[in-house]
Amino acid sequence: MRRVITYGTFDLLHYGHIHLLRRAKQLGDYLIVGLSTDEFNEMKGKKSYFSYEQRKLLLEAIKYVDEVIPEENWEQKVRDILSYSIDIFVMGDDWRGKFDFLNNYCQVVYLQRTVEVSTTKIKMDIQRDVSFLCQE
Ligand code: C2G
Repeated sequence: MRRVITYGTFDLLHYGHIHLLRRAKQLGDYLIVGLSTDEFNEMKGKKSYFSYEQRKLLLEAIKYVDEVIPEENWEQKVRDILSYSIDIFVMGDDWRGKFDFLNNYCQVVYLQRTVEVSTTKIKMDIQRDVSFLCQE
């Protein structure tokens, strides 16, 4: 049983997230997602639209995801890898190099990010469309 872990905020869940989770699951048999708590998001300088509980509900509905745990700080990854017997740590390649130190504990894989979509772009596109409608 090859166990995979990845981390993120996963706000306004979109196909870029799903593409990442599908490929992460393909690397093993069991996928754990470390989901950023609302408090940790503040530390990351992010304010998610959906709360932790709402984002957790969405992730748990995804067939590729086997377990969701809270991501509360930057330092917990080594502890998680050891306590969950992780074989592979996966992140999108916007993080390339940032987690290479985890190679001491498990395989580290950076997967290509889906470039054309992001939570920020979704918010900006909707904001632009709404302001355009308001001008008419
Ligand atoms: N992602 C992707 N393609 C996108 C958007 C996101 O592949 N268009 C990937 C990211 O590379 C990341 C995961 O989906 O691996 C989650 O992305 P975010 O929710 O933006 O997570 P982030 O803010 O990068 O937090 O400790 C790690 C951090 O919690 C990662």
